[in-house]
Amino acid sequence: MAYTVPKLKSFTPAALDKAVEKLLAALKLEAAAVKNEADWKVFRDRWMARKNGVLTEINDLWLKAAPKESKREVGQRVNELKAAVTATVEKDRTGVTIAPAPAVGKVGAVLLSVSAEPAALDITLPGNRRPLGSEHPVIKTMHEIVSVFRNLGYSVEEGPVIETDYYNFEALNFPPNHPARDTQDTLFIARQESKPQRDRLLLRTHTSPVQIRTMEKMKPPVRIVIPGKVHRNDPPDASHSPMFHQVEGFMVDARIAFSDLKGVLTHFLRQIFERDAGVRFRPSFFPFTEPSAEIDVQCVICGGSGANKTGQTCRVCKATGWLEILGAGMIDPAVFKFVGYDPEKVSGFAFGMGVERIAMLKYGIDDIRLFFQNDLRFLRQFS
Ligand code: 2U9
Repeated sequence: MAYTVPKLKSFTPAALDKAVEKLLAALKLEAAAVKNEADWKVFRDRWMARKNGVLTEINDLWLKAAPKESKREVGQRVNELKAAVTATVEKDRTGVTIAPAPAVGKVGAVLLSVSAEPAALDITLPGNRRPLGSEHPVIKTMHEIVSVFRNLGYSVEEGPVIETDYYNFEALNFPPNHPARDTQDTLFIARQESKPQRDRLLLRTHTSPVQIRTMEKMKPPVRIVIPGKVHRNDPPDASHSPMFHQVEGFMVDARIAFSDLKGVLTHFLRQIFERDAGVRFRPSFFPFTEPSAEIDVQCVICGGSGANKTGQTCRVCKATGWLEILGAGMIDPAVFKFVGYDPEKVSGFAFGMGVERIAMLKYGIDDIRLFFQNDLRFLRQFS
């Protein structure tokens, strides 16, 4: 006979135990009889319908009817029963409705027929793979470069990729008609002709503007390293990309000398190429440094001999035995004036390097475009 909620004659704990026990036994029995979705809906309504459902009835017949002194005890039992009924009904929804799938040729295939629209679920199929990514070789190299300087006490600064002419050129002592300011070399943001030249926006061609921005906000002594993306108006080929990465850095303090520059950058080159290679400094020119130098390391491929083991010329250093890696110099006093540093009191050096070039030498890559084609066969080699 179907279970009906009885009126309680006694509300003692023992009487409540008995009533609860009978109700739970009925719940279990009826849950076990549910075979399909139609059964489940009837089952759910019988126990949970607001009007005349079993839960509503125990509320009315047990809780509301309980004398004042038993209300607390009965309330607790009713709450427990509500939780038990709800859990059983929910569980039945997923538990009873799994039936064997029609033959689809897959062992163990099952059909979930709970909803009105049956959905085929083959639990033998492999799950969705979510492979872990890994650092891009350029970013990995950039981190390695930065960490050599961090170990020397340098802090890291970053800045905007879209810059003004002032920060990219003027404050760096570039004369007004310097060829780098030409659209042939620099990518300018369109339609800014109405602005004064110094406010015109462009894609920064080096990370040097961040050096200016940093000097504007920090007083010496400063040791800073600046990694970031830069753009130049270069058509792509094996050694040029219109977008590439640089790391620049600088140190300013009282009595910083060219010997400090030599010591720091020689240490850097030996750390980054993991060998005690020869290093040479050649005179050069940059608008923002004076004196300036280009810095070479002995070829990481041929060891400086200019030839490989079989006597053929080394293609990487073009038989010179040297690889140009860094530009550097003592910061020009004219630049200090733009940022409010007193060139009578402080001096400093600055340096810059292209990250892709270093990554190409470290990993033996002969075409810069490979870094940006997103070919997983290439990128997976660095994971
Ligand atoms: C300030 C003062 C001085 C940064 C420097 C270079 C030399 C340099 C190039 C190397 C290869 C860029 O990626 S690359 O094309 N960089 O040769 N950069 S000194 O000197 C500065 C910068 C900012 C205020």
